[in-house]
Amino acid sequence: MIRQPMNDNWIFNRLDGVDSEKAFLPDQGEAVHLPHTFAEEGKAWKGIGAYRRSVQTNPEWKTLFIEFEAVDQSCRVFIDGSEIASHRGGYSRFRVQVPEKAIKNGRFDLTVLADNRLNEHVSPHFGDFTVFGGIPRPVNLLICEDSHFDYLYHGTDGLILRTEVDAEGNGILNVEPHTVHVQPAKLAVRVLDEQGKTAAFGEGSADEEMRLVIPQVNLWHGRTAPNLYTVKADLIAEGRVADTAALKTGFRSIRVDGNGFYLNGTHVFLHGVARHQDRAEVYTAVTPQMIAEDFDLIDEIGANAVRLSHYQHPQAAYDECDQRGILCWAEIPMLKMTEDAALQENAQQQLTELILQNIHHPSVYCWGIQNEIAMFRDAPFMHERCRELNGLAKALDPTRLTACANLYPVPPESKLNGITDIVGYNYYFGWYYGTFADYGKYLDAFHKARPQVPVGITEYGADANLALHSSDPKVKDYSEEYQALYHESVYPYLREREWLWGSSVWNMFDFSSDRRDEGGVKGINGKGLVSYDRTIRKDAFYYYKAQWSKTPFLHICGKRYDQRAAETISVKVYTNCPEAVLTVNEKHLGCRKQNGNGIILFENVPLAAGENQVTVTYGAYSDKAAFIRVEKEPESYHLPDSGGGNVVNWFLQGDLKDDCFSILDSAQTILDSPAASSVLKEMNPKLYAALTGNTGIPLGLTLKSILSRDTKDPEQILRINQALQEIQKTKSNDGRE
Ligand code: GCB
Repeated sequence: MIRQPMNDNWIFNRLDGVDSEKAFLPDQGEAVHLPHTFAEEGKAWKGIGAYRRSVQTNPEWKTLFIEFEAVDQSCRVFIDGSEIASHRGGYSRFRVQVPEKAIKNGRFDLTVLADNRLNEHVSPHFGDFTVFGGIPRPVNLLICEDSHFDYLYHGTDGLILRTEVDAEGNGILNVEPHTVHVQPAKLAVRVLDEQGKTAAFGEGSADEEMRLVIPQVNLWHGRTAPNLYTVKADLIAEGRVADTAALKTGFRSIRVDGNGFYLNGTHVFLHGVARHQDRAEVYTAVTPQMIAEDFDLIDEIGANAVRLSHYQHPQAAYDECDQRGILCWAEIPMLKMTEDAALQENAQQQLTELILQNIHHPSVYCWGIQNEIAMFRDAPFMHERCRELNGLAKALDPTRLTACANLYPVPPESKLNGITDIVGYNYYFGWYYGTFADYGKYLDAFHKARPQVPVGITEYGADANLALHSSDPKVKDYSEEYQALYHESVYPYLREREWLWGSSVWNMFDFSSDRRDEGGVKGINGKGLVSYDRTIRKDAFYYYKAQWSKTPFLHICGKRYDQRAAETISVKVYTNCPEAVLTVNEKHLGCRKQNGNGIILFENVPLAAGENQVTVTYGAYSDKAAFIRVEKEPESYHLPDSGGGNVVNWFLQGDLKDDCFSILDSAQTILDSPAASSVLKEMNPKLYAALTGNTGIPLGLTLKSILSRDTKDPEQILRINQALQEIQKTKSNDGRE
């Protein structure tokens, strides 16, 4: 097969309706180069976009496919005006076959209608990230002989590789070929090690599975030894090699139990970050070079795991994980599960594509089947559907783990926690609700209730706007300092619980979410440790670098908070060095040791009028900052008080009776209790009617977050909370299954 890129010379038009003629008009529209999204002047656009180009063929070509790495979100493909294929799901690879007539003509017109309008039958149709639309990944022509690998087999290369390690340390490779050929054909498979030496070889029928053994295989062992092998398969038909497929793979064992995660038998705490694919200016149309840059940052911070959320990422991302030894959680975009049968069918299709297209990647440790579906309700039909998805994943890939990520109010006993091999919780205590100490409380309660269920934290984080600063950071002030304080305070609760399989910061990078307008920024979720354009590492980035990286460094926090109206300040340093010496304006102010938490705090550091040069050093390592003493800190450091949310958040800090209801309970929990729901009915009848009237409000959200959107009156929110706090929870009214 010859792969020929087809990213140039496209004409793009935004259509007014599905069958608009504009789609097929010659040469009118915007000239674009792929990858490309619908985004216009920094804003997402929803609709149908038509991409059109002419394709030259050689009439001698036998078989021709068009390969789409992804089209966002649904698409229809036309050749010379006739529809030849369609695809639903914006993140997986698919291919279409070009009819013989079009090949013989020497050229054809190709039109792709991409559609990113809300579609209840295609996931995601809800989520905290922008569906940008377009053709955000490359398009190629695949030129093949009559006999070839089956490139239509769920978007794979027709070569499904499953690897295992036996008790003697031999690698077992199972090769499942999918081929198209007229006469009997053979398959010759060679496994090459990293030096290019043959580690195993086998020949067999092109229609049968083959099992190869690699004696004493070099294990893929995470960051310390990401050993890979190349599997090269020749399809031999009519006495010659008609097609070749080559994939990299690796051999490792993974296992998990109530005490954590094991890679090749060694206990590993998966300390990592989550990643969304998009970035400033290009949005989802990221190149392999940009993906490599993202992974350079993930490498620098020292993460050993990444959650590639909330959909299938480009192949380059899984390749980076393989090569760098970063264990990877892969998932489908199932964020809102409804009873719609077509939606479930689509989830099955996306899960099949995710698994079969990525099964050879040794870095992938699990297939995620859902994220926070209980935000809407935790209903029996969901358990049934999750079981179906779990069963499908197990049938396609019996050796991989399956996984789900749950919203915090999902109780340990929920059936959602008994379906997949591992469970993750998305906890935002100390940000959307609760206090830092709740991490310990909730995790311990889960472990006590279900000690056998492997549990980890799939998300935790806080937003930071790089323009906002405070020396007394508070929840929801969106300051860089609160984000840093949040992570310093939360991570120890996670890390000290060795029985967790791991944790994943939400998020490594700021990302686009068109539904958001908060913290002084529109359209961005600011929980990243790195800015949307990847140029700024926030202070919290260095907190984790101090925990995870072995490369010595020192980082002075608050560099963007450089104007200070104080005689003395605290200088906080994140470092993995054992100690640091502080110098201010060339005056040596002493040496401090760190106590293993990656933080050194120099308190009461005097500031002279004007600019102060601050340096910290440890041997050859150092960092510098300048702080300017001013009369008054700039107003721009603080959000104008929005009145509602902040007041309520500050009031609630640490002040709640746990055994009573509060606005931090989910709406579902409140509705399930006759006493609590009658408080709501009386105090806010309109909202009560909306919540009980099946209006689609996510009932898994806390009452606080729903109330904060519904009313700008913080007093009323606090009054409802006071009334709820008078109602004791009992076993029968705490809303659990
Ligand atoms: C979550 C979601 C994620 C959001 C995140 C947030 O629980 O899974 O998609 O982006 O919270 O920032 O609120």
